[in-house]
Amino acid sequence: MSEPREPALNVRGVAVYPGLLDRPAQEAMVQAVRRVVEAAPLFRPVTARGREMSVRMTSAGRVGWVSDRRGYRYEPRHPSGAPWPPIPPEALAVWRAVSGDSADPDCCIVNFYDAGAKMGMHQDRDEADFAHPVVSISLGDDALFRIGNRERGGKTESLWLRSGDVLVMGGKARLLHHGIDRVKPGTSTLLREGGRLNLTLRVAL
Ligand SMILES: O=C(O)CCC(=O)C(=O)O
Repeated sequence: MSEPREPALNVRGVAVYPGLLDRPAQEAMVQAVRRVVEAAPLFRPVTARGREMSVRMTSAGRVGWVSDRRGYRYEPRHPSGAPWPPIPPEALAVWRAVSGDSADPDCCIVNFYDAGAKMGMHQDRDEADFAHPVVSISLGDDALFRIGNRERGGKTESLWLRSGDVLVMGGKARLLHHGIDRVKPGTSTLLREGGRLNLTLRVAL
């Protein structure tokens, strides 16, 4: 990982560090994610209304994020019943470099987007204390990230997130709506089978 400079971009208070992870750091992160996925396989969450999400997910840490007919929540175990694996040290190092938070995260959500996957506009609000930021790491294909407002609707701004980019949603940006409109296949050679991985680190409890 290169030394974090001042964020090169500030979009509505979201701090974006383009290319914070160089290629070797991205490759190490992918290996770390592979180990997480071996212990806690990706699954396709279902919304409370019974709709399958297009993104596949898993988690690492003391708790992981799950969604099913009972709704969204953090759980201490993967749906298989196994505890989540620990947060990879590579991801913790990114959090410590950019979060500005004295606490360490207790959850690292791993999202996998194949060519057709996206994530609708939402707020990250299942955590106990919004004083802690959310740190997000992009790996693999480019993704169109949309940032909105605290309230639903209104004008939005979009930016392409590329492999190795890191962003921090904290302070007044912590509860902004955001989502992924689409992923552009074939824009990165990082993942053998293509697609995009996103890691989001949070203090959930
Ligand atoms: O994939 C991304 O960059 C965004 C992920 C996200 O919004 C989330 O996990 O809440």
